[in-house]
Amino acid sequence: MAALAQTDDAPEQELSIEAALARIERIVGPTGWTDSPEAMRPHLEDWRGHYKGRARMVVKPASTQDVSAIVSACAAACIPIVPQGGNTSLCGASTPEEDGTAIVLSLGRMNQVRDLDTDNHTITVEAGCLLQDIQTKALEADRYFPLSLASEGSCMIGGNLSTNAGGVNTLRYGNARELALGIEAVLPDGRILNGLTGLRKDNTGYDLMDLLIGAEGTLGIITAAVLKLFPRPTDQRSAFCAVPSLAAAVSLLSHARAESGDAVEAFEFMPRTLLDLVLAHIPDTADPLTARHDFYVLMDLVSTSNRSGDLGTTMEAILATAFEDGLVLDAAIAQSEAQRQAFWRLRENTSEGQRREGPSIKHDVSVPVSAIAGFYDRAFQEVQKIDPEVRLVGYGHVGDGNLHYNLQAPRGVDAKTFFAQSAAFNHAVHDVVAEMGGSISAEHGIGRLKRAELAHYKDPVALQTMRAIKDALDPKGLMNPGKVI
Ligand code: FAD
Ligand code: 2HG
Ligand code: ZN
Repeated sequence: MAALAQTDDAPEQELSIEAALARIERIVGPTGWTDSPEAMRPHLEDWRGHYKGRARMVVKPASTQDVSAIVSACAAACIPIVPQGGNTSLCGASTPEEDGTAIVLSLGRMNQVRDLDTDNHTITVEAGCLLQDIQTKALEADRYFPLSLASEGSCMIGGNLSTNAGGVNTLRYGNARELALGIEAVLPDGRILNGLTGLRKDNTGYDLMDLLIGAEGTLGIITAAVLKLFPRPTDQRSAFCAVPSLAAAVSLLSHARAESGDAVEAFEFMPRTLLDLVLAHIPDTADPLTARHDFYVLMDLVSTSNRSGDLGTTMEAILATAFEDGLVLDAAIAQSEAQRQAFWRLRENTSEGQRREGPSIKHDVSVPVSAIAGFYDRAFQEVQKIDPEVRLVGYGHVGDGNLHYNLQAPRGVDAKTFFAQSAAFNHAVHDVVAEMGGSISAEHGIGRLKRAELAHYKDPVALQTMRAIKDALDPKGLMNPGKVI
């Protein structure tokens, strides 16, 4: 394997790169690593096809001890490491840089459930467990793990925690951070941090778990986690509603929360522009309503009580009042699990629909829920000043104040021409976000995509503190370089 030259200003090595790579090969054995271009390809490109990196090798450790030994070897030879889960990042966080000096450390082989404690309502999983598999394991034990994203068949819990993923059930259960009780991690010098506790109360100093969650692999590698479980739902009802506006959707949410005893699990907004893209590009999809409308909400109610009344009746009552109050124009309540899945198929394929339609620019933003309708219109005015033809595909997790304020290229405009305006569009949208006290990354993270935006919009003292933490834990700057800060 050809070793790439070190630059003059690189930190001092205690081990040659060749020796470190040979050591890594011995640690994981012949099936635990590859440098074949064909086998490495899926690990070197992001889901959207915006970043194509290079790497010395892709290594797949089978245990925390392996991860620790690999990281120690890399630290000694100053080899950068890109931790990788399912590689579904939407901000280029899991793709190595083009210089080819890093190794990709893929957690996919570490996919064991170590423990499931039904009384403590916890599951202990390795970082490479697929999110979907954890959901299934919980259901098999009559418990519920509520984190849910459209990428759940590919993303891994280590990636979910490292991005503090949100998804469609945050409204009721919180982000990934709120669902974790403890983690095990390998620090940038190779030491293992054992914080695998299932305690719900533990005030013994700084919360190192919270430091690693959302760090996007820049402070260490999460190898396992203890996650919270909940009682398994006994009933779930979905309604696909046409609403007159985003403001009406916000009022509908407040109404539904109050009338259902706060049983709203998901509340997803989408405009007709998005529904049209999904219907056009995704097979086996159909508009649940007969007439066309400008805006829609997909709402789920959930119950965990065996003694509760009929959730379907609650949903009907909520919608009847909302209809009278002009908050809902039309609605369909799923009459079977198959119909519920059909509604959700529309929502789960929004990213894929946009991808197939052509070039788009993503803005994963949040503002207070009460400001979201004002934001939607204000930002569009700014965007139209740059290009009046741009198509707004703004949708998402209204209950969290989180919109995917995505801009689709006007029909017939090629990617190069459209992306030349990225910086202008980003500033237009993010300036309005900043004005309203919002965030330029609600749930996807910073990665490579938003590094410059973070530097521009984040509080300078917060940035300095982040830098100090990074320098303290990773003085050689080897953990996922070029990402976040
Ligand atoms: P990767 O993409 O592999 O990595 C993400 C980041 O975490 C990188 O910085 C990587 O270095 C780091 N990392 C990965 N594993 C580890 C580890 N064990 N230790 C340390 N660092 C690690 N995101 C949402 O928040 N909400 C959504 O609703 C949502 N929907 C999506 C829908 C689609 C169709 C797609 C493609 C993506 C979606 N995402 C969503 C984004 C993405 O799925 C999430 O960010 C997810 O949490 C990433 O998990 P992953 O395993 O793929 O991580
Ligand atoms: C979602 O909510 C994801 O579906 C993806 O966060 C959003 O593709 C996007 O912009
Ligand atoms: Zn989302």
